[in-house]
Amino acid sequence: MANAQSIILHHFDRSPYSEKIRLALRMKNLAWSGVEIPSIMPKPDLVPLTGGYRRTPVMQIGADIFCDTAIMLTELERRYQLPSLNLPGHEGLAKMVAGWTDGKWFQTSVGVIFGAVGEHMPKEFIDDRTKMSGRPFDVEGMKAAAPFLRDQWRSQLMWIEERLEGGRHAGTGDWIVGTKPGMVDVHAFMNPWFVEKNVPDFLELCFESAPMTKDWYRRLKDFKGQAPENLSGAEAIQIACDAAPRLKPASTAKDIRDFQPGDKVAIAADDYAKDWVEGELVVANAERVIISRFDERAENLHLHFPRVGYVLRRA
Ligand SMILES: N[C@@H](CCC(=O)N[C@@H](CS)C(=O)NCC(=O)O)C(=O)O
Repeated sequence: MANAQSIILHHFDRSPYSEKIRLALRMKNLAWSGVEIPSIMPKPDLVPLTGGYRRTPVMQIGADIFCDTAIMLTELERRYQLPSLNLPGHEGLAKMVAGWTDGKWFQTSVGVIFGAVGEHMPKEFIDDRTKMSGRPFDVEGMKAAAPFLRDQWRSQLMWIEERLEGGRHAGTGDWIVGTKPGMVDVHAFMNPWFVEKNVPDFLELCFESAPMTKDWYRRLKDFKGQAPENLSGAEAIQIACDAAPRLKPASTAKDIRDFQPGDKVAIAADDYAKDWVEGELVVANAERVIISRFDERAENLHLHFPRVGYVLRRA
């Protein structure tokens, strides 16, 4: 039965960012619990934990809540060191690669996928994504751009092929960096998985010019890991309520702005779903921001955000 030490992932099956975390959990062979959340608003059992952050996934360990896969992966590596995904050669580089996989490549995937299947999406989904991004979720536009985007998508897949070929010729291994799979592979896996889930024929077509990537992708899919225990949203909130956030010395010492512990602040994503989350500052450094907040159902929480990709201001 899940408890205050359990890794709880609030996710849904078809979510590519959730799959990034599920893959990391499989590779690290960690036990975890899953809460199935809606893919559109409202999310009545998620928002009490996040204070308004609505993206998927969210990771919870007791009363510590991790918003954004970047900080989830950092935390998983910190708490569960072996087997490590931050292998020699992956440090720093993995985050740079994520800038590409989660940025340009992900946006290309969205165009390819919704250009192909967008017209079958329910109106509620289109309306939700329009509201979330602040601009029309333009299925017609994506459909019109599909040939160009498919071409762009394959060319980005070929960067992986080029890297794998380089490794083979140098005899340095058949993973993206070296002889073992690690964090760079986790980031690079997400977009092929998202495309395979929605337009599998297109992935197969791209794999025809990327045989090493096809093999690499299958090897990553082979990780079995552990089956999650299913939890309800209400049970997860109760676990947060019964737990206390992990003790952290409040510190803004390495911050380059004039924030102080205890400041009332607000934080939001800088790209889409820019909902402000308010709380009291506990930690701000180059890697993360932790804010403390109280919710009537979940009580005292610490919310962790990565620094990159989030705007921090005084509330
Ligand atoms: N930078 C975020 C991006 C997460 C993201 O965009 N997730 C998508 C689903 S996979 C999302 O939140 N969609 C809206 C929703 O699920 O409410 C992260 O790394 O966690």
